[in-house]
Amino acid sequence: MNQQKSLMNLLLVSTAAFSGYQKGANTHYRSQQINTNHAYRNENLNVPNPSLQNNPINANTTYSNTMQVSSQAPCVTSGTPSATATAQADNTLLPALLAALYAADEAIGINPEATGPFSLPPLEYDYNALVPYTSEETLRIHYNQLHRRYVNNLNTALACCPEFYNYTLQEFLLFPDRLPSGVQTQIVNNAGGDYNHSLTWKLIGPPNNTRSTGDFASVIDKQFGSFENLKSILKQTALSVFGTGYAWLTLNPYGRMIVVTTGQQLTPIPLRTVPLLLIDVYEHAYFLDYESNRGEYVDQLFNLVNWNRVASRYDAAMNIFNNVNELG
Ligand code: MN3
Repeated sequence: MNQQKSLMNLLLVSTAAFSGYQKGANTHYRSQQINTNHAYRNENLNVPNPSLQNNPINANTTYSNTMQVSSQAPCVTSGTPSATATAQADNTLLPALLAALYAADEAIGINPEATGPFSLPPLEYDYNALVPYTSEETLRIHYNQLHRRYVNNLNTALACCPEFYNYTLQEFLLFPDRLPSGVQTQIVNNAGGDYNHSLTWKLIGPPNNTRSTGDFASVIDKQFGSFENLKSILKQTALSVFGTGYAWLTLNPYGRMIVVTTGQQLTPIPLRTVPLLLIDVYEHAYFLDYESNRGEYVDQLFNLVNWNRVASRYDAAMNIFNNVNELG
């Protein structure tokens, strides 16, 4: 009974914390969240969650699970793999994780309540806005052809199963097992392609001199040594991706930032982390401008990263996670 009560509190807190991000009279967002929580209640909420009672920074000391990495899974390259493994095993984190994913997106101007059929989100700058670090031609092809193709292919795949038109991108990526096996791969790959590029366009922009600030900056210093060291880790991780994929800076529900890689259009959401920043290492992102010099591309891409928005994602997600952790 106590356990039920505390789980109910967790749901209420994560929903209430999230509701601060809602706008005006839009109740769809809230009902979406509540419906999703219903799903969690049916599937997952019988798992005791003592780790949430610990200080986030010390939480990894309680972890004993072994990281399970399949060939399709994201790869942890920096941070605390055991923490990630525990987050994966701990299904009581799911409501807070989903709320944090939505809050982080909303904090940078992405509409997190979008459901199918999906549309290409508007680009908030001109195709030549990233010059000289990314050419007009690269951005035009990347956004207007490739991103658009992911959106169109996702809608094509969804046409077979309209019962999933009330799912958000984040739900497809967090709950792929709910999808019919015949279209699961197509939906997950293209939902990932849409999600990843929507994030990218918001997290880069015209050349700027932003760097990490505030709480986000001090946590980076604590967890990675320095801002410059974080960038170095991200670059080395981007260079380590074999073939196509991404390097990511992510945040887990215990407040720990982790650098991971994914292949193709997969995301680190199945690792139970919130993406904060991503580096697209598909050659389509840089080949016209840098040929095969991925390292130079990553170095120059840092001139375009809007670190204020990365920090906004961190702050929004931590606001949700802190509310949950305080319950303990
Ligand atoms: Mn791309």
